[in-house]
Formats: sequence, structure tokens, C-alpha cells
Amino acid sequence: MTSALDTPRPSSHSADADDDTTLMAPTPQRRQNDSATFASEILEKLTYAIGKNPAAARRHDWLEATTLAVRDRIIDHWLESNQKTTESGEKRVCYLSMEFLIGRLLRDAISNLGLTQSVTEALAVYDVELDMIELLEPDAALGNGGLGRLAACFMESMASTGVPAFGYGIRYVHGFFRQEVVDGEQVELPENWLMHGNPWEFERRENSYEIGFGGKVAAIDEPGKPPRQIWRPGERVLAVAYDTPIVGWRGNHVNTLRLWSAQSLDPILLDAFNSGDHIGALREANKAEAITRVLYPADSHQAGQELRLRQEYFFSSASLQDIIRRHLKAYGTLHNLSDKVAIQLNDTHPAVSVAELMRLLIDVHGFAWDEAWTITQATFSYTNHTLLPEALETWPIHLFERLLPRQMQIIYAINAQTIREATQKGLDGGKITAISLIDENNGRRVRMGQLAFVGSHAINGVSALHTELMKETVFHSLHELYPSRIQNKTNGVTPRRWLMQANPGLTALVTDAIGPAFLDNVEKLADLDALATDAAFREKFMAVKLENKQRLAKVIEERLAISVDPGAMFDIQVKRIHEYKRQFLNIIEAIALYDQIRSHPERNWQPRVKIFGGKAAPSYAQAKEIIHLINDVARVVNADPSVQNLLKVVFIPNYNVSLAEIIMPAADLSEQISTAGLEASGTGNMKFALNGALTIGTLDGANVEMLEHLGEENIYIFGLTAAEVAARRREAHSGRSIIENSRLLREALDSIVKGVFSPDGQERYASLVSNLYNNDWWMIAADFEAYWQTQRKLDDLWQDTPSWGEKAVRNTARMSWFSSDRSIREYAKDIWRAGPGAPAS
Ligand code: 26V
Repeated sequence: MTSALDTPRPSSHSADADDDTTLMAPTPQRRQNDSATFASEILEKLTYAIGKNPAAARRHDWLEATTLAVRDRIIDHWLESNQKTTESGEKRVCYLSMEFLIGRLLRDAISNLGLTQSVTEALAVYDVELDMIELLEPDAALGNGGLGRLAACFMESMASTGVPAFGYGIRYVHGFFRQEVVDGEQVELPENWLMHGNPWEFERRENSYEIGFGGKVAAIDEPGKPPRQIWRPGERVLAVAYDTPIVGWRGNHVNTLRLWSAQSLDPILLDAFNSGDHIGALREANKAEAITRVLYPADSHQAGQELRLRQEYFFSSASLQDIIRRHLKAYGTLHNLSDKVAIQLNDTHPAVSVAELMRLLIDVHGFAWDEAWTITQATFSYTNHTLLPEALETWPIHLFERLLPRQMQIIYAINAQTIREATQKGLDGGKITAISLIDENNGRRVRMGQLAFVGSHAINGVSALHTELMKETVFHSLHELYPSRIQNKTNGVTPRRWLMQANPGLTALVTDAIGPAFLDNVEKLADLDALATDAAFREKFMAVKLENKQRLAKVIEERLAISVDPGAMFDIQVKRIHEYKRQFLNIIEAIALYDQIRSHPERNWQPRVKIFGGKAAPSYAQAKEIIHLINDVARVVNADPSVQNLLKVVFIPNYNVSLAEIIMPAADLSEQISTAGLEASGTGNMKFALNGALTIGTLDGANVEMLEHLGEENIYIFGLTAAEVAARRREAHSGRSIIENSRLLREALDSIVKGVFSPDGQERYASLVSNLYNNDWWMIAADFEAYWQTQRKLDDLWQDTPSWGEKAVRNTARMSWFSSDRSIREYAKDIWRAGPGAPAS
């Protein structure tokens, strides 16, 4: 180890995607971007990389050839970005996330590099349409929902705002499952995004690390030296890096997404094989490779299985070893690690990193505890994404100890130190219990939230309300002990993917109306506000909306053979299916509406299409029942001629990033109706509103801040507040009296129970409904009346086309604050002290 007095200095000019090659070496000519050059390069890739001529090429070959030609341009920018960061010694952000829900990359890359026209024209030479081939790219669905998609938006925004960053995660062979609906029910099918290979990734075998599990810790007591602990793992697995470039807007900066793949050190046990045990010879390799084989398809229940903990440690340790290697290569010492690297823990999934960095610093690099702890805290920060108690990660101590014995020792030591500090500050027994890293009440478990908190200098929530609730609930006592650590960083979404690429019609209209400045500075969208009262502009705005609705209607027709009227209000709820998100409330309203339209056909009903999409965790029975109910209701309503033009219900299967890109621009009404206090932020809410949908929502997550930015006349808020929900839960609220007093609600629930929508399964929804009577934990009965009334106000507004249009325009105009560029700039300034404008370190 180098001494503390060593002066850190950057190594000489060296960079590739990973800084390893010397850039004194000659570099090739930068590629030209005109369409003729592109056309010849695409042909060259088709011929020499794929081995086909245009006559034999299938659409997929064209996709691959185009991707490779675009990729070459990215590499030019990528090398430059890395060289610049390495030479300047700028601080890097390492974003550790179990999930990156990035979706397709080709359109993103082409659009951010400004190549759309050239590539389109180049492909036209061969009679190939870019719009057609880009649909063949599989979605990289390496995430479950909001947390994973946020990580993807943040990667794009870090590149766009020039924050040097590595994303670190897992290269799952099978991403999030494909959902089919069979007889109204969700069926999960394996996803196979790597089936045709992945032209975006670069395998970096040279960046492989050994990851240990199990074994023993030995105390080493050498004469004249302080006693040390050495971990001798019983098992070792190799982590191999795969890099994907992430291109920022206008290609100004390109960052790296580095995903780890697990491989066995011994691909085959030859002795076993030779003695005839052919299966046994592969057992070890299978066990190792299982670590990165599948994404856990749950986001609201602790997985609890050993494989999940292995995944978490595997990618945490690989990432830290990689960070340390790169840092040592540049500076020769780790004393200044926190000046050069900021590590963001995306939820608690990588929280074991706190113990692992301590282990690496102390056991491997010879640091004393106190300095190691100072470096660790200064380097890490942690984002919390949920307050749901059932989603907070804890691990049984016996499992942790067996798999990670040395890290467990370190966690005990961190715990002892934290409790000492708390006692010194006069915190009492109950608070100490809350702070402890060990939960003693449920069979002794390690609390990952507490570990991430104490190991970080900054902890953030993802909306203003969520951050306040964090202080009051899960981290109440830790917040009392360290009152300056929790801060808010409200989420955002990237306007490149969610406006410019998803909604080219609106982008063109806005460019025409206010000029192109908003493309580089999304805050300029505010200039649209002045046009909200301009009838001609509003009409054009709504004409673009109609085209987007026609596009979605076509998808619905093709996939489900349901024909919907693009002139009707598209009322959309797409997100994971969960009780707290209350798709159930939405479908009950649809049932009540169905009843009312039939009972009072003379009333002035407005045509609506209620659209749902989302996946349920495979083991989440109630969520699957809700999907079933939506599909049952859809079948009955859509077949009933008496409501034909007024109500349709649609469940679009297999909601994913690419579908979202079609759905968001096509919405008139966005449903953000979670039980208040439970949705940490939401980001779908932002994508919809940015594309000119009005929101019906509760005062939850980022809806609260959307209300502030949009003005109360441009968003439809209803229902109990978070404080009111908490109060009712304390009073053991039940829905019974509310239901008995609400004819609408009672009749809707009765029709469900009587089997109106499930003639083949009378009892199917009995427990779903009886929960509302007996408990109403999610406040569905409690909020129903307010929800119904607000929906009827929206019906009235729908008839007033100019007023609806005005509000829609104002939504787009006033959503720019919810850009993930803004979120990233806040993280960079307040937490990471990195990126443009950061003080030199
Ligand atoms: C938890 C678990 C538990 C173990 C099994 C696998 C697994 C995977 C994910 C999670 C946490 C999911 C938390 C999450 O996605 N939260 C969402 O984060 C969004 C981004 O901050 C936010 O907008 C949503 O409101 C929040 O629900």
C-alpha cells in the first residue's frame, strides 16, 4: 500500500471505454455522417460483418448492419469522452443498480447523434425503412419498473449533461418475463433478448474479477503487525464485464453501462467428466452461471432467496473491485478515492457494498478502520425508492453469515459503532432498536436500509412528500441521529426518449411554434404556455394527439382485435399491477360507469376508452386477480351493444418500454391514483403530462409537485391525503359503512360478486371484494366517491374541447422541471460534487 503522504496524480494519457489502452497510439479517421457514406458503410457491414449481400439480407440483417454502422460513430465519441475524463481527472459517478430498464437503443442513439435523416436516406437506397427495422430490436428489459427505468433515464441524462459516469449492473440472460393473457389471466413466458446476439455490447474479458462466497475467516496474527482478518471463500465465481455505450444528446458525451456476467472459473470438472459423471462435471459451472441468468420479477416483496443475495453481492463486489483497480491505476493510492469517485446505491440492492468496500480497504489494502470508514461514507450515497414495509430488504443472519462471513463481521462492527454513537447522543432504547442494523424481532435479520444509510453521507427520497415520509417513518430514528443526511431529489424523465423520440409529431409542432431551443434546453418548453389560448395552435396540438391515438388504436386492433374510436377519451393506467396503485379502483369505476350508462342512456355520457397495461409479480395472487377482473370486465363491456360507442375497456398485454413509447403520447387522461403516501414518486405520471395528457391523481409522490408546477386548474386531484390515510389506518378503518351508503359502489361490487363478469367462476372475486368491506387497507372504498365525482368533472371538460386543449398544452409547457437532466444536476451538485461546474478535486 502507498503511504498516506503519497501525492495522487493521474496516470499518463490513457483511455479506452475503460481507460486501459494508450491513446498515444494512432486513431482512425472519424466517420462521415452524410447519407452516401452511411449507405456504403451499411453495405460494408452487411457484407463483411454479417456475410450477406442485399439480395439475401433479411430485415434483421439490415437492423444489425445499421446498428454496427451507427455504433462506429458512437465509438468515436466514446473514446473521446473517456480520454477527456481521464486526462482531466474529473470525478466519476458510479451508479450501482440491480436494474437498468433501457429498452431499445437504436432510435435513441441515432436521434441523440442527429443521424435520423442520414440513416433514413441511406436505408432508402436499399428500399429498407428505418421505422420498420428498428421495431425488430429487442427491448433490453433488465428491470421491473420505476426503479429500473429511472436508472436508464439517469444514464441518458448523465451523458447528456456531461457527468462522467459508469452504470454498474447485471447482464441478465433473461430479462423481465413476457406477459401473455390467456383466458383473461396473466401467463409468464421467458424472455430471451440475447437470442440474436447483442451488437451494442463489448465483452471485456480483461476486466474480470473473482467473487467469493462462503468459506471461513481466519485471524492472522503476525509478530510486529496488528492482527488482521483474512477471508478464505469456499467458492469462487468469475465476473466478466460487458460494456454498452450510452450516448448523450448531440453525442457530446458518451458514458458506459458496465454489466456483469457470471462465469465459472472451471467450466468443466475434468476428473468428474472422465470418470463418467457427465452431468456432475457441469454442476459447478451451472451454479456459477445461475447468478446472472434471470432478473427477479418482483418489486414489492422481498425475494428472500439465497440466489438474490448472491446476485447482490456478486455485482457489488465486481463493481467495487473495478472501481478500485481503475483508481489505483490512475492515482496509485486509495486515500483520495472519494475525491474521484461518487458511488450511488440505487435502493438497498447494492447496500452490501458498504461492508464490501470496508473489507477491501481494510483486509486487502491495509487501511485502518477509521480511515476506511471515512472514505466509505464520503464515497457512498443512497436513494430510497419505497416505503412499503414488505419491500424493505432484510436478510436472515444465518444466511448472510454462511455466504458472506467476513462482511457479516464488518456489519456487526459498523452496528456496534453506530449504537455507541447513538447512546452517546442520548438516544433511548426504542430508538436504538430502530437504528440497529440487526432486526432482533423477526428471527434476527440484517437490515439493508440501515446499512445503506449509515454507510452513506447523503440519503435521498425521490419526491418531496416521499422524502418527508422517510424522515417520519422508516428512518425516523436514524434521521434524529444524523439530521443533515436525508435530502430530496425529485425524479425526472429524459425528454429525449419521452418526448422527442416517442412523439415526433409533437416535437415537430413545438419546434415550429417556439423554435428548436427547447431541444437543448427543455425549460424553453415554457414558451408554449402563451400558445395555450391560441385556438389555431391548440387545434394543431390536438390533431397531433389524434394521430398518436390512431397509432395506438391500430396496435390495439392488431393485437387484440378490439376496435376503439380515436375520437373517444383515452383514459390510461399503465404501470406495475399492485394493490397500492389501485387498478382495482379504476376498474370498479368502469363497472359503475357501465351500469350508469345502461340505466340512464339519456344522459350526456362522453365516450371513453379505459386502457390498462402492466405486469403482476408471478407470485402476487391479488395482483393477478385484478388483471383477471380487468379482462373479464373488458370481455363483457366490449360485447355489450348498449354501451358500444360510450365505453370500451382494454388490457394491453406485455407492457414494456417500447409499448410505453406508443402509449404515453396517445393518452388524454393519465391515471395516477395510488393510495396517498405509498407511491414514492412515479415517473409515468411525468411522461404522460409531458405529452399533453391531463392527470387524475391523488396527492401522492411527485403528483404533489406536478400540482405546484401545473397549477391546480390543470390537474385533477382527489381523495384522502397521506396524513388522512395514516389516521384512518390507525382507527382500523373498514369499508363496510361507506359501501352500504354508496349505491353506486355497492351495486358495482354486487355485480362483481354475483358473477356478472365471471359467469364461469362465481366465487372468483369474492375475497377481493370482501377485503373492501372488512378492511379496505388501500382506501378504495374510502376514495371511491371522490374519484367518481372527479371523473364526471372530466367528462364535462371533455365536451369543452377548447378548455381541454388549453389544459393539455399547459401540461406540456409546464412539465420541463420534471426532466431527468434537472434531477441529475441536483444530484451532481448536492450529493456527488461531480460534473460540469463541480469544484476541482
Ligand atoms: C424491490 C425488490 C425486492 C426484492 C425483489 C426484487 C425487488 C426489486 C425492486 C424492488 C424495489 C422497487 C422499488 C421501486 O421500483 N420503486 C419505484 O421507484 C420509482 C423510481 O424512483 C418511483 O417512481 C416509484 O414511485 C417507486 O414505486
